[in-house]
This record gives sequence, C-alpha cells and structure tokens, in this order.
Amino acid sequence: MPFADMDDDDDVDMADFALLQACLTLDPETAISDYPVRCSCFDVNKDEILNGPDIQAFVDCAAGPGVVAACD
Ligand SMILES: [Ca+2]
Ligand SMILES: [Ca+2]
Repeated sequence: MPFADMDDDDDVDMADFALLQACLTLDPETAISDYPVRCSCFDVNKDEILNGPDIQAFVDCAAGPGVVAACD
C-alpha cells in the first residue's frame, strides 16, 4: 500500500492530501510520535517532523482519484 494512501482506496489524491494537511496543521511543538498514529506515515524521511521532503514525496506519489498509486 502506498505510504500516502491514508484513506485506503489505493490511490493518492486530494482526499489523502486533506489528511496530510490535517497532520501539517497540528501544533508544531507536538512530537510526531504524539500525533494521530497515521500522521507518522507521512514522515517519509523519518526525521520526526513533517517537512519539505515529506511533502515532496507525497507530491511525487500523488496521481489522482481512481489512479492506482505507483509508489510504496
Ligand atoms: Ca487514497
Ligand atoms: Ca520528515
């Protein structure tokens, strides 16, 4: 399953982006380990914060609604 497919429908689209955005707007003082559990899946480079490389990885993975994502 693609790391960015947060709603488990095999694509990476705006619905998944909405969940990334929700994670991005959490209190920046909060450690990612304290985020809702799936937010940590967006931390692709595992540096414990959601930042530019993670967002770029999402963008690279996103294809659109109904398109099976090609990343993992
Ligand atoms: Ca999805
Ligand atoms: Ca990160």
